[in-house]
Amino acid sequence: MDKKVQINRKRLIQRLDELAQIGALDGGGVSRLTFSDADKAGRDLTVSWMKALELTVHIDQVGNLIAVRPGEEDLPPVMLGSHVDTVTVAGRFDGSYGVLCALEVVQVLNENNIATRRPIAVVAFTNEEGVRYTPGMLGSMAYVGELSVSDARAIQGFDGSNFGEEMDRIGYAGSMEPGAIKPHAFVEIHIEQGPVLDQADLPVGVVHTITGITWLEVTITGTANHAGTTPINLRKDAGLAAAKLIEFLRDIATSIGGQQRATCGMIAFEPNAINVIPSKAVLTVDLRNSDGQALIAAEQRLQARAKELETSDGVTITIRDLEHVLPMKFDPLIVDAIGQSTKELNLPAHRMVSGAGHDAQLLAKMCPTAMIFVRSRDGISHNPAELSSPEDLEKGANVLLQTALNLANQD
Ligand code: HGY
Ligand code: MN
Ligand code: MN
Repeated sequence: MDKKVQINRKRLIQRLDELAQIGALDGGGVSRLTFSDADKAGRDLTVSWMKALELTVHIDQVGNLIAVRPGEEDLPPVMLGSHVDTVTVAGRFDGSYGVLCALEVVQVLNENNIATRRPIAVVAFTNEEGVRYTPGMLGSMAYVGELSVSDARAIQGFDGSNFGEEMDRIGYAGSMEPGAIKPHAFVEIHIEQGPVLDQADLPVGVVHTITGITWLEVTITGTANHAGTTPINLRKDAGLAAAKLIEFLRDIATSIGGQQRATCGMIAFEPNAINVIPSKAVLTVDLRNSDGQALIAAEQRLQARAKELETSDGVTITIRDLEHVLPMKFDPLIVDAIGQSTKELNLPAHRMVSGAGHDAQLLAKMCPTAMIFVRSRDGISHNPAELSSPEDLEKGANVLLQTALNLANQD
């Protein structure tokens, strides 16, 4: 195995810039929601790079892209990758960096005529973000058999669109069965999206555990009434009850503490008029914890508070599950393989927990899996200000290269 081989930083940055042009927003940032025209264009560009690297490109029945570089032996591949869909107003690194690093690894191996025992598969999973269609990490969920193709195709988006129809419309409804290519191992490189590496002043992290995620849709129904004439004590105000519930989310996070997070990212009132007491509020809840028991407790506290509000505010509250993904401890052998690569590259290996969800936590159900993190400046993400330095991006990519080489030549 050639230790000198290194990734080409300039080319990696160039590809990140080129992909970030697709779905670029006037005010800055990127938007490539699943199966949108921008997502199609991002997929088309990614597939063109895969083909230029002489990879065999497969598209599966939920639109996952799996591009394979043959190995010397017909063995299960080492899989590298992430996602190219984004949140509504995104930075340029979330997801894209992981897919482009995987392509860079392949290009370096091709250029240096380095053969590996095992094939290497580059993957871009469908709908990791879950912003248009829930659940998030849908593509990897289907890949490991936790979501059927028919159930995925039937999903209706927040915008009323249908997952299957939109996938057909952009021409990415492939024929391969999700999960048909079972990896030997999966390594995902991703920006940290949090402040840990930045505060520790470290470029690279090795992720050993990833948070669990619970997404809920809460519908609060009260009574529309006149904002001027209705006495306060006669109101069944869905808007006020929503505000109390959102305030309670913060109490959940602070009272449970540790890695507990609680967020309301979306809310809509009906009839949504300045002088009408809202009859209805629909809001989303995002609960996270790397401790599965604590995550369940957080959800139970929310349900109890909803019951209280039904009595105190005279509203009815229904809670719909949108996503339940368990916390995951990654395979120590893959964590150590990444740690070994950081040592070979004289990089400090900071072992850490991921507060963000990633496709790796689903792939970990199918094969030994772990993640590499790269520092996010000020911990900012899901925001156009998301930034990682070229030096750190290069360091991370070289850790992926070394790890992929080690894993692709092992028994
Ligand atoms: O929500 C997440 O944690 C990821 O960015 N999809
Ligand atoms: Mn991501
Ligand atoms: Mn994200």
